[in-house]
Amino acid sequence: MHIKQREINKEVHQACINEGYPGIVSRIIAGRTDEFNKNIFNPSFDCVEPAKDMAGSTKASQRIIDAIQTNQNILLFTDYDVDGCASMAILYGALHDVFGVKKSNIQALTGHRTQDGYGLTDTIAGKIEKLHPDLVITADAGISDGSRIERLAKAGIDVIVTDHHLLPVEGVPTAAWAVVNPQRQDCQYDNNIAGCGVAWLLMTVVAQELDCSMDQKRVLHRFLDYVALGTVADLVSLASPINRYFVKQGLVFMNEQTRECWRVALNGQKANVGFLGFQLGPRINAGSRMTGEANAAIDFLVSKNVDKISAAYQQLDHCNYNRRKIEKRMFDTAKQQINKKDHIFIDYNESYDPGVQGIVAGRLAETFGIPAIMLADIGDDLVAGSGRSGQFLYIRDALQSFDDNYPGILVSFGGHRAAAGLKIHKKNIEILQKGLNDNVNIQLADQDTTPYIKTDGSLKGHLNSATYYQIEALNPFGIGFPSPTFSDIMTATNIRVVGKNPVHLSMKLDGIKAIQFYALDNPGDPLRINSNDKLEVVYTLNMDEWQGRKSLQLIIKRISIKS
Ligand SMILES: [Mn+2]
Repeated sequence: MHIKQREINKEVHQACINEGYPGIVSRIIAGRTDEFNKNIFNPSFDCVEPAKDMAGSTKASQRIIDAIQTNQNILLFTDYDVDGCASMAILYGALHDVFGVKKSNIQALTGHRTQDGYGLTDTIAGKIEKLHPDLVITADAGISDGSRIERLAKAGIDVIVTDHHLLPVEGVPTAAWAVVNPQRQDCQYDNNIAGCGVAWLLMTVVAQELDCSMDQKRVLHRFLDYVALGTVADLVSLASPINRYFVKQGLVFMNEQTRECWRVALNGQKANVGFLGFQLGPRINAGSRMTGEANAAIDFLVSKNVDKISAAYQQLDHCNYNRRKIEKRMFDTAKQQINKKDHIFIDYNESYDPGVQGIVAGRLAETFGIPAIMLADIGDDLVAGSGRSGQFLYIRDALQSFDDNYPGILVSFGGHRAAAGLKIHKKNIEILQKGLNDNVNIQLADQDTTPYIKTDGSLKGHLNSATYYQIEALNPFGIGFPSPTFSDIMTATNIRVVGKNPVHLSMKLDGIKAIQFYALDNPGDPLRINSNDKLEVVYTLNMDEWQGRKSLQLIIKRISIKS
């Protein structure tokens, strides 16, 4: 494992220094963005560009207002993942709680994760035709579903698409009444926003055009808790000032617990980015991963009945428990098959579950440092694959060149640099394994593919509480704006094994308290480091509180003897 220092944008660095920010803060910012923007430091509502600047939003809001004022039936269609469920909560809440649309005039529809698949598919279009609303509003989906939208339009159903996914080659769906998507070529709006953020922004345009009261606008503003959840879970960039504001403000609302669902989920904890990304997000996703349906997730988010919310949360928690078990079993089965000489790992097993294949592919890529695609049966002799790239491969490009070389083998595929999905017939798995491996070998041939870890460099001379608080003030950290890590050569003393399950290492590094969680695989394993060793350490800063006294602590991410 190499340690690389994050590259610094010199202009951003200088701009930060000129503004009077400390050196460490300037270095952290300049390692995360190529554009100086004061709003990164303290994101406020002022940094949210006016939502009506999003192309299509005025046309969309006029149609929604028409539907509201003439009691039309509105169907909300969203994706089944966290971003989609958060979008549903926002659209439903805005229409009912803020704009006063009767519940009987709103229908909520999400697809079945495996039976319908992603997007406004043919089966979904069929369901919508049967329900025959006057207006459909999509969120986090729809941009690639032009032909189904045309079908609905022909049946007399108007469709407003709101989405944040990349446009298909043929462009926006022309049969849609309006398309709100910051990825539109003619849209100047920040295109880092998640689907739920786009939906929320559109609702603010509606509120503006309806001349809503301050109270109504306040209720709408409080839906930023849902936006924060979807934004973090959808892994969009927190280097975007708008996303930073959404997440920061949404977490404040969540911690005020005015919505019952947060009280249930938090159960005494404090909401932060980690809670959304690693605890709540996976639970909300687990519902549809395990049952196909997003109902429990949406009940949990939208309901105002405490019993219903608790029951839904318990169901999600149970699904998440099962998801973890299945994931572990798949991971353990798959890792036996890995051949480290291969540049990509493609594995199929009849026992694999299409609901968790993406997560397992991600864990394999991370653990073994090679791209992985996990294939699972989805019926009709079809197999679905979910792939993750690791640090070096552009996985969608790899699938594209496979498709060029072996036309017709992939039934469908899509994705981006880091993650991709595909469908093939079961009989073609071997062709995929052989062909894709050859392609990837070519793509990666001249590259150094030794895994590396990126840090913000040395903190020598700045290892004190003041530095910790300067860094803390830069929250939220997450995707695109990673939590700062540092690397230094340090000397260890007072090394001790600690914990109820004694696998953690406590020590002092250059005299400062430090801890490495799960340093040992099993209690009693021999230590790999000794007192007074010169060590290369990758670490983050933490403030430890013990009996009311606070002291700086280093959390060790990686430690090795300096050779
Ligand atoms: Mn999304």
